[in-house]
Amino acid sequence: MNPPNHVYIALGSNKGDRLKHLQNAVDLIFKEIGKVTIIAKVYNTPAFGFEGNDFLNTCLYVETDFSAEDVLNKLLQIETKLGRTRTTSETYESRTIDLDILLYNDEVINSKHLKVPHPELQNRKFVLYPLHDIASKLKHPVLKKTIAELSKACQDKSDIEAIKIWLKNPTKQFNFSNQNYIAIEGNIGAGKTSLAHKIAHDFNAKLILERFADNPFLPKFYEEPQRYAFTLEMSFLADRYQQISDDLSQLDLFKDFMVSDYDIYKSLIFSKITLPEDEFKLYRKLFYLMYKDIAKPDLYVYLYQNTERLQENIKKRGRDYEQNIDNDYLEKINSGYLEFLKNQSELNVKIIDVSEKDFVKYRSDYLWLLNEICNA
Ligand code: PH2
Ligand code: MG
Ligand code: MG
Repeated sequence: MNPPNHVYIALGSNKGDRLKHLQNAVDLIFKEIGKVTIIAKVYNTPAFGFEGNDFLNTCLYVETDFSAEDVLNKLLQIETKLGRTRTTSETYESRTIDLDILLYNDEVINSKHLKVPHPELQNRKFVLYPLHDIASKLKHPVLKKTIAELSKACQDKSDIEAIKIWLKNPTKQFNFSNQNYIAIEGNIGAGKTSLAHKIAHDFNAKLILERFADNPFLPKFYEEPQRYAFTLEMSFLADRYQQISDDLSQLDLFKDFMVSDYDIYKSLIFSKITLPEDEFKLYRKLFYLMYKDIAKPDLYVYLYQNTERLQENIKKRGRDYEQNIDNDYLEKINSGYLEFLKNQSELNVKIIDVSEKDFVKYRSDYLWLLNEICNA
């Protein structure tokens, strides 16, 4: 997964219910652009450069997968949605909302419609004060000075003041605080790992990933299933057992909860399909010995994806040894999971049908999925 881009966005309003416009803008930026990581204080500021009502100004730090041009276009759409109208006048006018990109990574952009860093940033207290709240040590990529240094040197004498009301961070609508440990499950290619990555990043969780890439028996198994099934299942079980017991016992003080891209029970689901009856019985004995003293997830999420889309995802990620998995095998695994889940009364299970969704590609699908996990 590509690391996200860092973008600082200035918000301003001096018309209508100013605070409400700012909050609506934050909500829409979260919905359409990316994770709102930090929100500065809100400042009351006199109109700068023209006669007009006072503004409320603030600034956000946002992490986004979109390019600077795409962010700009989305900001323009949000402005329009929030009632911004533009005339052809050359001078500044009062507006319900103004959204400007201040900085985008440490890029310098000089196109017709987009100048980054914002060319007036260093001259305006209504930009520098909120930006200073959240990024005082950040270096301006052209002026090579920190925001703290630029604030100090700024000649703008406007009288600006923080108001005592804070904007709400829309991320807070998703509440993971009841859970210490969430397991994401699903068939091969359902998107377990992508989702676990995104949740860990967006909600400050410790990420526990299956280490199948290191399993030397996996490629051998796909070549010669009968010969390597038992060895493969045993090695997966040993590894999962060790990892889960290690990770769950090591409390990470700086993380809020844990999220994994598997649950250890998958060992039994897979082995029932891959092992002959007698070997499975032996395996099951060993499995339960280990399973009984391992912590169970507080929430078990099963991502249901149809076989056709699973195959597409498997092709897309292109692991050699997975390319010949047949539909029949995937269907058996899915039935194995559903059979297991049907009989779980102890476990808090959420089965979520993602067959019509693409939460890696579309932020709206990702937010829908978070809502299914947290609130539905
Ligand atoms: N935006 C402007 C011009 N003047 N003055 C204040 N106080 N706040 C603003 O956001 C602002 C301004 C152009 O975008
Ligand atoms: Mg502006
Ligand atoms: Mg603007």
